[in-house]
Amino acid sequence: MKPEILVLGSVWSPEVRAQVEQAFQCHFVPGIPVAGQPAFDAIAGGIRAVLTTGTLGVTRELVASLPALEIVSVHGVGVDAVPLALLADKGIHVTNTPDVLTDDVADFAVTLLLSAVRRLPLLDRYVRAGAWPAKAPLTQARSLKGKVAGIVGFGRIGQAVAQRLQDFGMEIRYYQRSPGPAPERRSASLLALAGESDMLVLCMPGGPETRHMVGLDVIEALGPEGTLVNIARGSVVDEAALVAALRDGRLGAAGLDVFEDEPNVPAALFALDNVVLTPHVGSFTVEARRAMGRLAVANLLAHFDGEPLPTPVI
Ligand code: 8YV
Repeated sequence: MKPEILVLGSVWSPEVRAQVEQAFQCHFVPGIPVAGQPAFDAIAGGIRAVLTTGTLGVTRELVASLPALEIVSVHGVGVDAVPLALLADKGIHVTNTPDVLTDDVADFAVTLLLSAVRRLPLLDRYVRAGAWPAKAPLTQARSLKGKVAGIVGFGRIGQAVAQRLQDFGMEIRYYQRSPGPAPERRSASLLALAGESDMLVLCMPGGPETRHMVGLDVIEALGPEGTLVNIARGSVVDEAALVAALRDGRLGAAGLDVFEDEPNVPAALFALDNVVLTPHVGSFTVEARRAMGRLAVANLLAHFDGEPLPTPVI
C-alpha cells in the first residue's frame, strides 16, 4: 500500500505531481483543510505526510487532526509557517529546500534593489505615457558604486546577495543576532547597521523572533536617501510604519517582494513612485522551482524508504 499524503497548495508542476502520484496515495488540497469538513475527516486518520509550500506551511490545528503524521516536507527554505516546536515534541520530521534557490533569490534581491534605486517602473511608465518626446522632467537616480549595503541576516541568501553587491562596487556590512563570517563587517545592532547603510537588504528568517524587527526607528535611521529591500518575509517589517515613511519621504525608496498579509498589499503603496512591488517571486524561476520540487519530493521518498533525509530541519 502506498503511503497516504496531503499535498497542500496550488504551485505543483506536472513533474512534481507525477512523482508524488507514482509513489504515494495523494490528496491534493489547495489550502489548509479544516477538521469538521466531511471529505477531510474521512481521510485525516490515514495521512502520514504533508507536502506544503513555504507560505502555507501547516497549522497547529491541522497537525492535531492528523494522528498518523510522520513528516512535513516544505517546498521552500523558510519554515516560519510551520510550528516547529510542536512538531519536534511529537517526533514529526520537517524538511525544507535550501541551497537550490539561493542564487535566484539573491539575483532577485539585486533586481529589486536596482529597480528601486534606478526607479525602473517609473521610467517604464514615463516612456509608455509618451513623456519622453514631450520632454517631461525626470530627475537623476543614484549609483550603487561606493555606497554601503547593509545585509540583515547573513546566511546563505544574505551572503549570496553580499557577493553580488560587492561586485557592484558596494561596501558590505551586515547584522544578525548570532556571530557570522567576517566579524569586522558585523554591525553592533540592526539600528546601527541602518544608520551606517545607504541600502538595507532584508534576508533574515521570518517567525516570532524577527517579527517587526524593522520598525520606525530602523526605517528612520536608513532615512530619506535610503533604500529598503525585503525578500525575506513581510512579518519582519512594521508595514504600517514603512508605508507611512515612504509616503511622507522619511524613507527614500523600497523594493518589496513580501508583505504582512499576502496576497494583500497595502493600497496606499499603489500610488507611490518610490516603491517597487512584486508578488513574492524570489524563487519563481523554472530552474529553482524545478529543483525545489525535486528536493521536497526526495525528502518524502527518503523518509518512507528509511534513508537519511537530504535536507532535514528537525
Ligand atoms: C516560496 C519562499 O514562495 O523559500 C521560501 O521560503 O518563500 C519561496 O521560495 C514558497 O516557499 C514556495 O512554496
